[in-house]
Amino acid sequence: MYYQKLDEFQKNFLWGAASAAYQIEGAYQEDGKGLSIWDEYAHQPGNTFKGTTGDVAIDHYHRVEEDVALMAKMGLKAYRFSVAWSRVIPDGEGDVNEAGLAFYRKLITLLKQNQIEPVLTIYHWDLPLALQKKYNGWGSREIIPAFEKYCRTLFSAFKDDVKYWVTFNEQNVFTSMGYRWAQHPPKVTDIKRMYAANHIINLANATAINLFHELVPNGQIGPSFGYGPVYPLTGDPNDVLAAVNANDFNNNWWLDVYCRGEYPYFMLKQLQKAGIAPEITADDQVLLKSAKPDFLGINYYHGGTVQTNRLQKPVKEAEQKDFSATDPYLMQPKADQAQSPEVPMFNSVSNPYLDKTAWGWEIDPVGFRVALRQVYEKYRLPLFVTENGLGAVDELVDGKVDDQYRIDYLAQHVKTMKEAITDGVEMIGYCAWSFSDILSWLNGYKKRYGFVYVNRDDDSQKDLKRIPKASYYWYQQLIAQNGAQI
Ligand code: BGP
Repeated sequence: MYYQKLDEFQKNFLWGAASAAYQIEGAYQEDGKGLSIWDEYAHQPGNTFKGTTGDVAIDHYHRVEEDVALMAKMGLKAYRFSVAWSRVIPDGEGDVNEAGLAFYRKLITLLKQNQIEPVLTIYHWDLPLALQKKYNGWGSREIIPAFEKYCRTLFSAFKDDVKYWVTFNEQNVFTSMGYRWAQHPPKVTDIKRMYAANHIINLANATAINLFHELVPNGQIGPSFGYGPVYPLTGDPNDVLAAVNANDFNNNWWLDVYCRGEYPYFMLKQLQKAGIAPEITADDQVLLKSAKPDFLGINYYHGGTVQTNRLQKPVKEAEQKDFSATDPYLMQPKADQAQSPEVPMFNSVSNPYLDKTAWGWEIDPVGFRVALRQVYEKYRLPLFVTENGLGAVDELVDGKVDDQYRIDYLAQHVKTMKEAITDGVEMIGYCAWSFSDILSWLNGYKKRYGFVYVNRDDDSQKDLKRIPKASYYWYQQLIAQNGAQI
């Protein structure tokens, strides 16, 4: 750190925490809710850790008052949550389910009564199952009008109460996990289909942003992207080139479209040469150019390190399996996907300078500053950190959870964020992942992120009691002093 003194966080900085509907709500068939692709996927044996599902999750649907009361007591300034599309429009495109809308209206009202800014994510992966069956989900352009209708419903209902909106959560993660690694629904391993679906989602994103600007002129909207900076393993220019390539494949491919309305030409050329590029019409190009996000949501967990492909083959099978199974942010091609243009261009490797979490995710607070700097400098949009946190096994001992390791992790990241602000990065807020313990998509209830412990595990929902952890009181202090102590 080269500053004598860091700039303070702005007065209205949004200290927040985040969640997603499928991971917390439960009540998966209540009050008219339709099924989502995750409801189906999690019920199929072998797809999730110990067969865990979101049927009950942490029962937030029935405990929303208690949960918001805990947020208020903590002094939270913002709460990021997602809406379950199939709760609001059960079949994805037909009649609106008023009871579903009413649940989110209640949540938003409670938040506002407690001066907590709602941050609404429109799509956090739980596509209505009916749309998957009818249109092949994001595989067909026919889904776009359905998404537009869903957005219109939410914009009309909440335009006066919700200022910050997120279109898609981690498009890079859910497209690659769903269409490439077959770890999420629709469980496909086809790179061409991944790029095709991804393009359709880009069109849906642009459509939503344009509609929003028409209907909610005083609000702000943007996508949340899972960003990780890419490092070369060494100063060998071949490794540096590998990092440039990986940055295009892992980051620019999405961010350039969001922020500049066009695909990066180097990578588009590689995909065209490999015969896996999406079909992009002239109308598509006009649409993508027309939609401008107001901010960019950044989810930061870690970056990645790459080297040139010295052996002309991917890194050893065991290591790759480990990467793709536990870490959606590493897009290292597997041996069976050797037709991918990435294979000769870069290989993901471990960074020798970084420690890892119990799940093998690198802990890299400096990378957070690198990320914020890179993205802000390139796109000049205000940044909103919509996720950052540590997944760990927490132990309840004598009714308490002493998660000092989480406090250390968060304190380091908040500090580097403050450094990035001092560097000149414009930031709206920071939402830690997650407010309470919740269902991890593929790691059940074992991998915990919350400030609030939820007394349940993979085998039993127990009493679902909420117990604030040590990190809860630490964050409460941090918010009270607006980060001045960091
Ligand atoms: C992000 C998702 C979140 C959350 C988080 C932690 O990719 O947006 O929904 O799940 O990662 O991931 P995990 O639970 O796999 O550790």
